[in-house]
Amino acid sequence: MIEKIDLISNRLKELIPKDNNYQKKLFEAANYSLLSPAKRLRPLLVLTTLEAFKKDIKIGIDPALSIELIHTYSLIHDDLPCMDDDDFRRGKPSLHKAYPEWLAILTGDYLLTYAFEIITKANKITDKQKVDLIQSLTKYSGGFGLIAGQVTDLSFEGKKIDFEKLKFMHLNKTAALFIAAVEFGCILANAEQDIKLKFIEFAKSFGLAFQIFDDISDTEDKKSSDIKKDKATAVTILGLKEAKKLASDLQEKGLEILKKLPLDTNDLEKLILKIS
Ligand code: GRG
Repeated sequence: MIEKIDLISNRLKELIPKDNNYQKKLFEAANYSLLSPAKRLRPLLVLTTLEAFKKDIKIGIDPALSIELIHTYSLIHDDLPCMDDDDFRRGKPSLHKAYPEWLAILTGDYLLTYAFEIITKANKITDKQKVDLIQSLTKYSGGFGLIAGQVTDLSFEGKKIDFEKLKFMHLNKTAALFIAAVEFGCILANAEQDIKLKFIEFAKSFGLAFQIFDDISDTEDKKSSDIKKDKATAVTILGLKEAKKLASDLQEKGLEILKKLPLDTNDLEKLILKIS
């Protein structure tokens, strides 16, 4: 795992142009958010999936980082006063607190755009793989993925919602980028369709479990802005005990899917166990 984390951290430092032109503040702001301490779960999931097929993980590094760029843009925009209005992110003041709000919006836009450019320029992968990666990323970050999740999250605020609606929101807001990550690994490994579908099921369980564990720790630490904003979570809908059971069941389901795959899933097992 350390080898993959090092690969991610080192390449991330090289990604944003060292430019001294009039827009240098944009690149400074992008690095402020991107290089702050973070778990890097999504790029790790791309590389770990690829590794399960015994492929060279280096071919996946730039595609893997494109998902981290989309994730970082979504955090920057989510923190804005018009959305979740959070003052801190990744252990530091949110981007709009450290820089003007307009620059935070534009930095998010830049990371979103740059993510796709990086895929087009990736080395050692075919044009067909690039098109497939771009198609996957547009799907999971767009109006039937991450953005759908954010729209429902903001429109449900202050409302009583049932578990079905919560699941829709979490599958899109949180699980979608984890699904993109395993799909990236499968595309890069030229995996068969039936194996890819099993990975997608695994990522749904991974993403939902991750979000529910996050809700549980927020409730136990009483620190979340979701609690302050009267947002529904698995804990408010199901209660703490049921939410804990559901998160562990989903984690168990993910492990079961991995065990049935004809691949070396050792590090994937470690990754899903890490989220609890
Ligand atoms: C603005 C389109 C748009 C979407 C925003 C990411 C997001 C959607 C909202 C952030 C708030 C939130 C609770 C999202 C759920 C997923 C989650 C827990 C994100 C944080 O991911 P981590 O823990 O963060 O992987 P690091 O900083 O480690 O990368």
